[in-house]
Amino acid sequence: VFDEVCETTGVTLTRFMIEVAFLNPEMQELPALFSGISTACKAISDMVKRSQLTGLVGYADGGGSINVQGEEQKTLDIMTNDVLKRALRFTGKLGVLASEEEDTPVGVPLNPKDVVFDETSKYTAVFDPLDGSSNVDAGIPTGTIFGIFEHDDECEIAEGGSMTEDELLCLQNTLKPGTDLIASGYCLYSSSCFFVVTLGAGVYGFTLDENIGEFVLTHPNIKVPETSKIYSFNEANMPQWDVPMRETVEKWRLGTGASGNSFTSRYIGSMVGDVHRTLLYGGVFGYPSDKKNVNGKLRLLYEGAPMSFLMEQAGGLSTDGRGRVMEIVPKEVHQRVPIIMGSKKDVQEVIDAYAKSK
Ligand code: P6P
Repeated sequence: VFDEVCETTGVTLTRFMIEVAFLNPEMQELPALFSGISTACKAISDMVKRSQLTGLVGYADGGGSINVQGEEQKTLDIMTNDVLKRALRFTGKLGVLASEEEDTPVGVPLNPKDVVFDETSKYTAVFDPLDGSSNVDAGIPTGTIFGIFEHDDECEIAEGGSMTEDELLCLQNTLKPGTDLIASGYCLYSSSCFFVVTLGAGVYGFTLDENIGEFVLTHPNIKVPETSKIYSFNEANMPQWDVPMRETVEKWRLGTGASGNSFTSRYIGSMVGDVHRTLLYGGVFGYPSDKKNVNGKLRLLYEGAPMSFLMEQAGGLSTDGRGRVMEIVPKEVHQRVPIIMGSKKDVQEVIDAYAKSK
């Protein structure tokens, strides 16, 4: 039945999750959780689409703009973060672990506003509520990224109230690698509103049908092409990249790489859009290590790991140059990680180049 449902384009996300829970009793709390996440994404999609009309523009110094009532408005980042946290909290199924918009300075313990735990929560979420938000005013696609972990009881969390320093420090020290994710996904706000998810058994793409207000299955069982002709990096940083990365892209440009393909460059500067295109068309997307930023720019916990889970489930690879991004254990909530992900054979060429350079 699961396969039939999964292959039946047009089935709604709601029905899909109910079938998943029916066939996998241990996942019975997921339908409610995904209902919260997908509802938040529909709201965020509307906020992004209407941002130019509602005055939710501008990002300088975290100040929004003044709306028609003369009220100071929060930026879209903060508002979308609030929408997602509220939706997650009311599922009653979830403690929220970390969000890019909760500005815990790197290297210090989480602070109380970062963490919302419902003591009955079975799951913990990490998310980037509006990745690429600086692109909104230019009409460039943006997205929400989320990852779901089983909530463990390593840290005794007192009920209610803000958390003690020790509880926060315990959480900080029990951050988990991507291999512990039980689900991850993104919502892409672009030509359509796409909701792409994995539960560890393939990748499923849904498209928002605004006539019925439901995400419907349009891309059952996404598989990334094994080789490609597209690379997707911010090439302005290329002179600072690690040599193996730089040399591999130079070969791709000349058609002298392993596949013999002459590559073209596609880069929109919005991770969710670049990863979505890579999943569907193939290619290699990344933000590699460079002399200025040895850990690249993208965040491990709520960007790199969730997106790597999707890419691996779609048959691709995701590496930091030396190992699987999924296996890296975060030491800090906002830790950065070099990422090169996409078509299996092309990413393998990068891995081999790094191995040879040791
Ligand atoms: P750059 C957006 O700010 C983001 O976090 C990702 O969505 C995107 O892939 C990357 O940064 C773009 O960074 O330095 O190329 O503008």
